[in-house]
Amino acid sequence: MAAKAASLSSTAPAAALLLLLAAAGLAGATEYTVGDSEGWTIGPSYLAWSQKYNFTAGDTLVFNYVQRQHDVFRVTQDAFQTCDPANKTMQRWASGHDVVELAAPGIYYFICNVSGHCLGGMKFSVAVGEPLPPPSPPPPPPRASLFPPPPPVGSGAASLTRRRWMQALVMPVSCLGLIIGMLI
Ligand SMILES: *[C@@H]1O[C@H](CO)[C@@H](O)[C@H](O)[C@H]1NC(C)=O
Ligand SMILES: *[C@@H]1O[C@H](CO)[C@@H](O)[C@H](O)[C@H]1NC(C)=O
Ligand SMILES: *[C@@H]1O[C@H](CO)[C@@H](O)[C@H](O)[C@H]1NC(C)=O
Ligand SMILES: [Cu+2]
Repeated sequence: MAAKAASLSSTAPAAALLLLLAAAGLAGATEYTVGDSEGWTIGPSYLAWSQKYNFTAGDTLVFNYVQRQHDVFRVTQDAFQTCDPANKTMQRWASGHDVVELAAPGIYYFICNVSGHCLGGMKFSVAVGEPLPPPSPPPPPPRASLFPPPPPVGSGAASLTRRRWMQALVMPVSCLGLIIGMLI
């Protein structure tokens, strides 16, 4: 009895962990290339580009451009509107291949700070939403592995009744093990 409960309480957390991993995999972060194949440059409409997708927390933006011809500043809404990032820059990048994580929900404002580029259209904002829940709950783990049938303990009418008693006792203990497993 005690051995059975112990083995169950070690199976339950493993099953719970698998469910969590499956959920994380389904929620899947997406990588978006700013401007798609045109990249981050003068010309494309980044307003139009930013409205093509729905962004969720955990997604990433990739800015591709020729290093030193452009840069990437994450700025406040005010700096976004005026194109003047002085003292209103949260982060900046200049590698030519900048990977920017949209870590938390909120509105993100990006501009290029090379002279005249922001006013020339190198600016966009994205509204980042909460990550979506997985589309459908993952299937329950197979019962067979969680609740192995009790080993046969002989035969005949007497042992059949005993087996029923065993099952009646094992089920609540198993559930308790599962609940404790979920809590720790
Ligand atoms: C973005 O979300 C809106 C509102 O939920 C929806 O109408 C639209 O189809 C979505 N667009 C994309 C590209 O998923
Ligand atoms: C930015 O901050 C510095 C130091 O705090 C200040 O001297 C400067 O005037 C500020 N610039 C703008 C445009 O607000
Ligand atoms: C942003 O661009 C302006 C105008 O070219 C420049 O004066 C300023 O130094 C730039 N800011 C940073 C942090 O590079
Ligand atoms: Cu630029």
